[in-house]
Amino acid sequence: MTEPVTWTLDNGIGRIEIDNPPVNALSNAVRKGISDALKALGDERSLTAVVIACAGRTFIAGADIREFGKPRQPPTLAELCDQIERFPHPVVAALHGTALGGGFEIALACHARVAAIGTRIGLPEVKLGLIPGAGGTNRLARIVGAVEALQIALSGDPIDSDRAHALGLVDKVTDGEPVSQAVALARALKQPPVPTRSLPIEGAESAALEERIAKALSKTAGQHAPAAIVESLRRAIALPFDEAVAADRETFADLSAGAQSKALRHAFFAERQAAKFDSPVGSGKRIEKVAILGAGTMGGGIAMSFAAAGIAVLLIDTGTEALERGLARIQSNYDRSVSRKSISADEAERRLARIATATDRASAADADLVIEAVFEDMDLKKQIFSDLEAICAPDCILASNTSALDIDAIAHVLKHRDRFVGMHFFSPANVMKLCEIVRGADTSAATIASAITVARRIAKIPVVSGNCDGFIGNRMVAKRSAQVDRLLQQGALPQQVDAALKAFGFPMGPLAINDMSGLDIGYSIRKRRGTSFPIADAVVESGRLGQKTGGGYYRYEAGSRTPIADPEVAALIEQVRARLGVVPREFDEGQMIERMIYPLINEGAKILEEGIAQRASDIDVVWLNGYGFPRWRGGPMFHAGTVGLSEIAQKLTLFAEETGDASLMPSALLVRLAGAGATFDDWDKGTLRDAA
Ligand code: 3H9
Repeated sequence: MTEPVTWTLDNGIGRIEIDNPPVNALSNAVRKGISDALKALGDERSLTAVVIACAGRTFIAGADIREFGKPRQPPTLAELCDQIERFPHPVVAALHGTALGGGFEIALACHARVAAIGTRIGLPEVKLGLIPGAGGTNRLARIVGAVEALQIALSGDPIDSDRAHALGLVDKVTDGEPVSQAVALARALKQPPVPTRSLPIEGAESAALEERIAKALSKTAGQHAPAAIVESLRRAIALPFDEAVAADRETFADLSAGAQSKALRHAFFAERQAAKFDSPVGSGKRIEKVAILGAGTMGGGIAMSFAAAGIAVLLIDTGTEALERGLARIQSNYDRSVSRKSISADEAERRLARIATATDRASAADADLVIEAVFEDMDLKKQIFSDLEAICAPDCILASNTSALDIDAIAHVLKHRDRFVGMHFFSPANVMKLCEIVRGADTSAATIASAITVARRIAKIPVVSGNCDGFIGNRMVAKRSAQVDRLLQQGALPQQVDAALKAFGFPMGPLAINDMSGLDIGYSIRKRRGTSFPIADAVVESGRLGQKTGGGYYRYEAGSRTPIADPEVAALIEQVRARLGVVPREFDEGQMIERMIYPLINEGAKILEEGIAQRASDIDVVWLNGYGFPRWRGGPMFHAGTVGLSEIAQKLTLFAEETGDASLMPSALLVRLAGAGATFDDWDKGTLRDAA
């Protein structure tokens, strides 16, 4: 095996190169390699300075997440950073790609930094439930000040090379490769170099800092890492450097052994795993030309996602009026982004220019991919796809964005069904990351692979789902909705139900969400299917359709989206309870959470059992990216493992007995895993499946 770290000495400049694909993560071997290289170079009499650089696509992207929880070999990253900072000659980092987490901490310990244009730099530890564990926050605050350091460490989002330069984090940005510039800078630096730890922290006592801290903590209640980052910064300000970093290391160890970080690491790997489709075909057909049918909110949002990724799209609708409305909506979305400074006015213009329009389906003739996003009408969709089959090239991929219809029934009109697939985007499609790739009975592996690849190209997180009612996400939501209605029937109020799920970590409660999307949609689906949710039905039948009518489960003041508890709704609920002969009871928050979350875990188990989802972790990805499940709980299936499957199975049996609803009985898979003392993660690893 080749060494992941090598060094050379040329004309007084030592060059340390890390080559540890795919992302040059700081494994035990890499840390030791850098440390040994520094020691060896330090013994060279001709040495005047050192450059640390990486081979491949990126500078060090952080600690090796796969090694967390495994024994660590010396040196620790904090020791290595000290060794760099105390090195008697200047050490310069040559950055390209990404310098993240521990990689950025190494760069901060260097005496100067050169970055290739486009390099992204940051401390994403918070996204893994961690704090920078090797003095990152401390050194960062000494370069950019306390307020900016807090912002960078708490958001976890990378900043680009230009911003890093403006903040004084990188000394030079270069549009070529960064190593030669780093060598030039290394030669010019003073000897002995000034260590970052000796710089003062600006803004340490400022009111702006306290304001930022209060704001950030109020938004991240229940999460351990953000609070720990704030504490780390306070220690950086109050304590001697070594003491503060030693405390950071302890906090890092505690957090990485904790449930929240494990859940977040699970989410990180689950998202990458979800894009892997078990098939011998490669990444599928290269998609260059895309047409979208339907310029409504969904079609427009999908078009914006392609435009953002630099891919031109043709937006097709039947009339110029519909297209104008669609374009106006897109334009106003861009205007909002520009006013929020999330994109520049030039960028908005470039994106808009990538969206062309047409009024006839025949314009889709040379497309490689057509995505249909018209309203949910089976006959209309069938008509569209049979037209498209005649219009488009035989290898054009035909996708439907349906969320509610049977994709095999749509495919039925096609002669070549292998190229037909569901691509279920979530609203607003320009923002939401999830895309369920729905595999019909005849969809080919190559078509699935192409859909996954194109979804990734437009920065979506694809998850493959089998074809069933509601696919993965909405099928599970339906189970939760039934229990929400039952809780209301049995004694809870809308604001209590919503507060329980918000306390669990969802950004919004399910009833406030329903008010936002409109209650008539679910109502008409229930009517079509002949099912009933007594409270939900009564709310709609009283004329309350949600925010659009000024009231649903809540009331809304004119022009406001803030839900306000409404005694009229409480009275309406009372009437339904009386009609059903229910004597209301009280539920505490924990009971409500269990009643809403366990049935959806149970449905997830059935989805796995039926092979609708490839992995339990895929189900988690759906819930994390499409439904607001708190990321720090890892998703419903991971959360089930934290609670214990036998506890969940027992509670579900109890709920089924109490309510007389046999559909709440634990699924066969849940019972089997619970009996084996296993988790869904064990199922994903395949060991239990093989034994079945
Ligand atoms: C840290 O640094 C703690 C320190 O403060 C203190 C320590 C004491 N480790 O995302 P991609 C794998 S915490 C191990 O598809 P991209 C990834 O799983 C760390 N593996 O590529 C995938 O594997 P596979 C702070 C990692 O180009 C492959 O690399 N750092 C790591 O879309 C390609 O990844 C972070 O949180 C890792 N650190 O994006 C950065 N990173 O092919 C996390 C990636 O088997 N990483 N892999 O599926 C990222 O954000 C993105 O991977 C990156 C590249 C932007 C770098």
